[in-house]
Amino acid sequence: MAGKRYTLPALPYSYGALAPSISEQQLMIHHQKHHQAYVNGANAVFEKLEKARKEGADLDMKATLKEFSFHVGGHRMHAKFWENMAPAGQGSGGAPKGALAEVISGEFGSFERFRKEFTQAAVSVEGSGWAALSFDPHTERPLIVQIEKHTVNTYPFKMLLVLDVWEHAYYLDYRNDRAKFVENFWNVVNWEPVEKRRQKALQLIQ
Ligand code: MN3
Repeated sequence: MAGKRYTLPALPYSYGALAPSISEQQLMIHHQKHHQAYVNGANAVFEKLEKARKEGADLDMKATLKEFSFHVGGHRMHAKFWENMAPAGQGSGGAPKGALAEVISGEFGSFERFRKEFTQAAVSVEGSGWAALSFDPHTERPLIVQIEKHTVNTYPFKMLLVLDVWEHAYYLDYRNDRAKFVENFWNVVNWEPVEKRRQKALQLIQ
C-alpha cells in the first residue's frame, strides 16, 4: 500500500481577505505557486525513496534527506503561516489576550517589547527565512527564533507564530521594503491559533 502524500491545504479565508497587508495577487501566488512547490517537492522525495527501495538502488541519503527537510519544512511552515493570520477585524491585529498575553509579558516584560524583538528578528533575517515565536513546554517559556530557509536554526519546540520573510512573501507588494511588510503583518496576526498551539505543546508533556 502506498503511503500518504502531502497536500496543499486551502486557505481559511479568501485571497483578497488580508489586503492591504498582503494583496490578493501576492497571497495567491505565494499559496498556489510557492507553497504548492514545497508540497510537490516533498512528495517527489517520497517517490524517489519508494522507487529506490523497490529497485534496491542506492541513494545519496545525505542529499535526499536535506531536500526532504527543505520541502517538508517549507510546507509545514506555510500551513502554519496561513493559519496564524486572519482578515483585519476578524480576531486579528492588536495584542494577545488572556493566558497568552501573560506568558508573553512574563517573558519579554511587555507585548511591545516582544513585538520589537520579533520585528527585529524578522527584518534582519539574512537571505531567505522566517521569524517565529516558539515555545518550550518544559520551561513553559516562549522563545523568538530566526530561521534560515525553512528549518535551519530551529529548536525541537512547537512553533506558535510564524512569519515568512522570504522575498517571495512580500516583493510584489513591498519591493525591497521588508520592514514595512513586517509592520503590516501585525495588523493581520490571529492570536487564537497561537494560544491553541501553546496549549497543545503543554499537553504533549503531560
Ligand atoms: Mn513563502
